[in-house]
Amino acid sequence: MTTAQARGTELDPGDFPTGFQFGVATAAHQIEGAVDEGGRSPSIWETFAHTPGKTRNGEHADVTVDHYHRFREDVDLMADLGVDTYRFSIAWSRLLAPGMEDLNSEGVAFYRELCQLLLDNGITPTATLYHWDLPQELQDRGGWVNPASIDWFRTYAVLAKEALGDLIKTWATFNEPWCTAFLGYSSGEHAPGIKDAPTSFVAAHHLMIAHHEAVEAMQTTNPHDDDRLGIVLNLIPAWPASDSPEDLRAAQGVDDVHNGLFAGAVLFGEYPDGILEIHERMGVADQIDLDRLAAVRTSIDFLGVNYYNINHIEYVEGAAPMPAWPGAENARVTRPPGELTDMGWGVEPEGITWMLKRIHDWAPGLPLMITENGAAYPDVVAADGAVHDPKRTDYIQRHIAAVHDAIEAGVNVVAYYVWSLLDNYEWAKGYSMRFGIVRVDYETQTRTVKDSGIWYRDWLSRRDS
Ligand code: GCO
Repeated sequence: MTTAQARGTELDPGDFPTGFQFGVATAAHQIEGAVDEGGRSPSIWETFAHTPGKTRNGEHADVTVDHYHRFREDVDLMADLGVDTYRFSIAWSRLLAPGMEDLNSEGVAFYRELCQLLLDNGITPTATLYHWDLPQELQDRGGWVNPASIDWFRTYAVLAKEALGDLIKTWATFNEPWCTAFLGYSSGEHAPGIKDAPTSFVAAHHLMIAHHEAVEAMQTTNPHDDDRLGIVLNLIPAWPASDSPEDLRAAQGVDDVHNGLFAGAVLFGEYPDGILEIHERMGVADQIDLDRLAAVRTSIDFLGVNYYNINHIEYVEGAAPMPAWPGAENARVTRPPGELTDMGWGVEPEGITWMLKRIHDWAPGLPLMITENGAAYPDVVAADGAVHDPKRTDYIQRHIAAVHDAIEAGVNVVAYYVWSLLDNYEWAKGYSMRFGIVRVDYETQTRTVKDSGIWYRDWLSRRDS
């Protein structure tokens, strides 16, 4: 039993440093619905989900959990849970009017009312600008493969900060650019559903430049002393399945594509050698401007880390590259030890401590936030009307304890967000994965706080006594 496991239920929120924030997280496309209301124009996810065969049973997020109409109720839920902070994302095609050069007043009004309500309830809003829902019209102009995407994103970031910067002080540019680049352009599991490995590295490069240029532009737009600008990466440990040199090499390849590319570009304005080799091998080096990446590098005020599991990697001679990790040769993800969540992921809290320490080694003292952490399990409503989800509670407790282990080891972790406030649309997996600490009945839109949510609420309330 690891330290984190042993101490899962013993910790108190008061054991965390002063100012540490506990929250819940969501993303616009997964919860808002109302895809053609309030002046919102289509995103790539409607196009993708309405294309036969792309998502489970053709499920889409046109309505999902109807947060656009029910956000007041959802803020009430958060207030009852007693969370300090709420991480959500802004839908680009809702905030901006068609043409993507001007604000859409109805979109601005929606996010302003949401943020004001949060603040009135003592909940700090934390916004992500891009959680995968590119306006379709920008995809029609080439999406992230077009170098102009850097300018499109900078324009959007500046307009968002102008419109909302008095209410929102903590901003992440991108959520999990690994997914945008490699699930969107290599494996094709996500919108826009392109399967072209070389192209995915070009998209990843534009995302990284766009991040830095947007941060720089936002620093001078509607500036406030307490602005905090950063990015959210899903830094998932890629651990070798054994100590053999082959497994180590295979794991290094996956680590470069999953973690090193993004952490290197964000923190140091450069890519690991393994990524530069892939650029050469795939014939895209001439589309990757390394000098520009180094020149535009900004410093961030925080790094958000989404953590769910560990990828255990073994060497398999001649294995075809895995589409989600293009360029990582002779590698396979093996079954993790122990019981799995519905996503097929293991439950290994020690990975969160390990990754936080690793980032601390790269960037000592940089404020880190766990911007997502949680688990999908098949919940049912019991005869007593409650949702008993002990595995989710256990998962969250053990990971909170593992975050505390990192803090004790000297890592500057400042926030922890449960994924997710609500059950919601899990992308290509549709509604099959329930991550919420609040259950949503998708027929009636009824919200029921699960036992895990009740535990989180009671645990957080220990700070009041
Ligand atoms: C991600 C996204 C979320 C997911 C969550 C569960 O990390 O993939 O940020 O949108 O829903 O992670 O898979």
